[in-house]
Amino acid sequence: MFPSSINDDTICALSTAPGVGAIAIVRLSGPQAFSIVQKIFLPRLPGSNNSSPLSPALFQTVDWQPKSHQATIGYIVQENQGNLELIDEVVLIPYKGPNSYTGEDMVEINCHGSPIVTRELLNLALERGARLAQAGEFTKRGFLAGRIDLTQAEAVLDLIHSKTERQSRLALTVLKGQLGDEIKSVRSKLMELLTRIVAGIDFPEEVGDLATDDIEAITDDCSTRLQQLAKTARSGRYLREGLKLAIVGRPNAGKSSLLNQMLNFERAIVTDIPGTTRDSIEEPVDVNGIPVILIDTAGVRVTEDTVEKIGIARTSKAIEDSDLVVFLLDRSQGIGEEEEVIASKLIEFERPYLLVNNKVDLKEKSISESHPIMQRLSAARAAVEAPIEISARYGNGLEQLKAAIEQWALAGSPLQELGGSLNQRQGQLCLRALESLGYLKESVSTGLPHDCLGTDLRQAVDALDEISGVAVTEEVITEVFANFCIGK
Ligand SMILES: Nc1nc2c(ncn2[C@@H]2O[C@H](COP(=O)(O)OP(=O)(O)OP(=O)(O)O)[C@@H](O)[C@H]2O)c(=O)[nH]1
Ligand SMILES: [Mg+2]
Repeated sequence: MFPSSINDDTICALSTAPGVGAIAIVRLSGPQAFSIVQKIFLPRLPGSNNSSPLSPALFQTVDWQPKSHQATIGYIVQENQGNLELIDEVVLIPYKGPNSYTGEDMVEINCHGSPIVTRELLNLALERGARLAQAGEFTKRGFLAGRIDLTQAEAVLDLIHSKTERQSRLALTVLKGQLGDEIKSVRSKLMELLTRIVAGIDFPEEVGDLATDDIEAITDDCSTRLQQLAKTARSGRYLREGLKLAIVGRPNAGKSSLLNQMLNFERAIVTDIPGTTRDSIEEPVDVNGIPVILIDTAGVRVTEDTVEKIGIARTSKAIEDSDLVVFLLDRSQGIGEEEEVIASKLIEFERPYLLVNNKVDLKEKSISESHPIMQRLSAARAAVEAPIEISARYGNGLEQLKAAIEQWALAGSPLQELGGSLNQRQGQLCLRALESLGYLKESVSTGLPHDCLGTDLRQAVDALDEISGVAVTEEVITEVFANFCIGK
């Protein structure tokens, strides 16, 4: 367990992005936050203006007391050889603990967004006894003070780093606490079960053993709910970290044209000469709110040429490294050896793929469902059943393709109903809890005495506690908050 949330030091940091801006915010948090500010801040007196003389004596006459959640306009000043030097005109907002982001006394100083001003302001706070905050320390203090649970702290991080609107909405729903509440609710059901089992063991006369059916019913219900939660981890990963999507196909299939269509600008060179793209090109693109890294690859051509062989090796690597593959067929050319090579790579790497038929505007050289490659491909993992018909040159079918990518990425995930998705850390713990419940069920069905059930239940509860941060090691906390930026 970690130490209590009572910190005796006061931290400060620039909370807005470094550099020049209209305003910047410097935050202080900790027991001396107010007293430090009282030494460097003078409120603007009613009726006074910027030209009023500043003298150190003002600190004696103006006894400024912070009022929680109330903004005050005034000056940040420092003493220099008996005079007061003006650092900046600011708006200052104090937050009295525990009703603050960190749960401690906190001050936000809105100053002008000059790197010189913010540096001087931070230096003043440091001279008066604050120390620079570590990455994520404000949020960490909020977590340790019980203001938020660990799933919410992690959501703050996701929100800051989100690249698409969908990502930021997802992070916000987790921040609202719905996901954490679901975990706590399952946990409390399991705890109730544990208590009843222990009571039955301790007081066999008065309480007696719980009926097997009852234990099974509660375990099944909790397992179903945890399975739903675990399912969100897969889609959550794609929404948070994005997915890699390789476009592969024979030369001239239209891979680079498709990349350009999806990006909405001419990133890759398109010509009617087969073999135009010689090296993979990677570009990020937002596909219906999912951050996707598109990889345009060199066309697969079966020859003895060394360069072509290197091309195939690279394409093969792109397939291996991607989450999903767009297998682009040239409808006007039909299927041949090249498609055979690609199909065997998809099967070898067990890569899920979308079969996409390009050049719908041209006459089709029929691609029969009974073609041996189509037969072989059915052994691989098609992301959607039917091929998607597109024209990479004219943009037809692009929306269907995007929808298929989205559908694959979010498949089977009850993201909305559960209010967000588990991240990888939480997903693994959820699976661990499920595993323990699996053992529990086995023990119940084989009729093991109830004394044996407690351990599995305890382990399931512990895993859930680790998700919400009720019981986590200092190491886990350090790792989670190390990914934050300073000032958050
Ligand atoms: N008619 C038609 N032509 C297309 C379509 N998509 C691509 N093309 C043309 O096909 C040719 C090859 O297109 P690219 O996008 O360069 O094909 P690629 O798969 O990247 O080719 P390599 O880089 O050589 O492997 C170009 O002349 C494109 O204009 C389409 O939907 N319809
Ligand atoms: Mg190309």
